[in-house]
Amino acid sequence: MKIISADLADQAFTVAQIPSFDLPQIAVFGRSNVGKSSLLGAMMGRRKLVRVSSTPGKTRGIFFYRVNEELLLVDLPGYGFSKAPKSEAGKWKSLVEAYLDSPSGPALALRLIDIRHPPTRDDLTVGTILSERGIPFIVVATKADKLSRARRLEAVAAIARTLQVPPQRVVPASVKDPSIPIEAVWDSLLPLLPGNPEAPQGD
Ligand SMILES: Nc1nc2c(ncn2[C@@H]2O[C@H](COP(=O)(O)OP(=O)(O)OP(=O)(O)O)[C@@H](O)[C@H]2O)c(=O)[nH]1
Ligand SMILES: [Mg+2]
Repeated sequence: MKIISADLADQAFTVAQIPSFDLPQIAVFGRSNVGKSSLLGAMMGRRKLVRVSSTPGKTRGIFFYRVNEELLLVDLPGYGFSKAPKSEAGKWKSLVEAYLDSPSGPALALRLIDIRHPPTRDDLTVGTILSERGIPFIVVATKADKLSRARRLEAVAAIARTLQVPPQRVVPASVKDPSIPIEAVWDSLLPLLPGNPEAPQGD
């Protein structure tokens, strides 16, 4: 994906602030600190545009980044932050579910899983939230630079098993190791976008 332009189009901290767009949206799900904001910055080639947290749990709102006047990448707040109070989980659910059910909710989701750790119960819940709404997804195994090449393949296979998806749907990614190209994430998601001739047709 050649990035011609990328900018922060809007942000929402409350249900009332959730915007609506005519462009397809790709929403990024994952535990706090899994690398959502970093991945989006790398995918856009604009590290400074995206707020990356030094303290986990910092991305509290929903951030909408417009890419090439073609699509939006949507940075969601992280879930499952163990130090966050219980009320945070309720807030996450109401904001994110309102977004998913909004008139221009996401056409596609990226589910981020740290390549070093098995998916959590919350990671599995995301699968339910998406399938209830018929939102397709790909899985991105983040921080792949933390494992050797051989361990990476094992980890991808284990994540695929736990999430019950084919291993080809799990893309290893790193924002630190250029030998693991971020382009692979674009290559796997673009065919699933509506309007793409390669996208699966509904029946
Ligand atoms: N080694 C390595 N570190 C990474 C990678 N991606 C992100 N990180 C680090 O992981 C930490 C969290 O990254 P973020 O992008 O802020 O994670 P997030 O999922 O947006 O976190 P929240 O906004 O809190 O939900 C930061 O210290 C990043 O530098 C990666 O590919 N490799
Ligand atoms: Mg973030």
